[in-house]
Amino acid sequence: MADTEREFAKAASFLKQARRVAVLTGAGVSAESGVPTFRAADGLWEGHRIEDVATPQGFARNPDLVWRFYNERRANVAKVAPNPGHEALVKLEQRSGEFTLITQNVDGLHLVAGSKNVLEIHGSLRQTRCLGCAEVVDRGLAELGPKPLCPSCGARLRPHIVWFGEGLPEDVWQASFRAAAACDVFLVVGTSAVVHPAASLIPIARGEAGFDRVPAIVIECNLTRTEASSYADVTLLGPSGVTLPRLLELVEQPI
Ligand code: BV8
Ligand code: ZN
Repeated sequence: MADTEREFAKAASFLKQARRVAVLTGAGVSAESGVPTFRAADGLWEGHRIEDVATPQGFARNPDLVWRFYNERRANVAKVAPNPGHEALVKLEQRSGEFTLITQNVDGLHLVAGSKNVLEIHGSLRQTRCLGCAEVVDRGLAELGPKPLCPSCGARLRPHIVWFGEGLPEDVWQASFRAAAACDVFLVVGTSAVVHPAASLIPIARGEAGFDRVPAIVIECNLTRTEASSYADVTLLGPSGVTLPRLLELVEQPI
């Protein structure tokens, strides 16, 4: 059996035996749907500097620019669809006992694909939050603005997205932490694992970072090796739209 086949067989056998599965996804799982990844463009993000469009300071400085950027991303995401990688994760959830899908992505594609227990730890392009009454509303992906105001209190709306320098929503972070701390298998898909605290879920699953537990098995699916690779028991290299369906095929084969 070729090396790669052996790695896939090993990963499948771990997943077949797992009672509790947690998954962490990043921009790579949506790449084959046509959603640009985050770090591909050397720090520029669709032509913008991060500090101008993904920080609270950037929004305070120029809210119109930030809304133009997010309206552009909302319009792009409205045109794309989940890919076979998203669909394979739906199947994995259906066959797993306990299953938690933690995503750094804000494109909502896991939910569109049919995943149920999804934690959107960096928020969602669909949601706005009011700077006045803090109301969070799912407004779909239609264009908002140019100066979106809260229909309830009239104050400015911002994207309900976690920007750099901002804390993650406490309830969603706690649920992610618990899932990583309790799982038997932690599947890490399409993330460079450089953004914290999301990336710290990997050592937490391994029982490191001062967190005492029997280490989970970590399986990484990525185009390349990443910061997560040193924690991985198995690394499946390739596009997740190909590797995840291949993995599920093996998981679904009778023992
Ligand atoms: C906070 C929302 C404090 C925006 C995002 C500790 C250590 C180091 C740094 C820090 C630290 N603690 C805090 C920091 C600072 C910072 C941080 O982590 N900086 C990094 C860059 C060094 N973190 C923060 O600021 C966080 N906040 O800690 O605040 C605090 C705490 C309490 C109270 C108050 C304050 C907030 C971080 C969240 C920022 N928001 N997104 C938006 O999306 O609109 S993060 C952004 O990066 C995206 O969400 C993205 O998803 C995420 C992670 O990137 P990836 O998903 O991994 O994407 P990337 O392009 O990097 O990689 C893609 C991967 O896919 C690659 O590996 C590629 O090979 C692979 N790939 C590509 N194609 C495919 C594929 N794989 C498979 N198949 C394919 N086809
Ligand atoms: Zn309001």
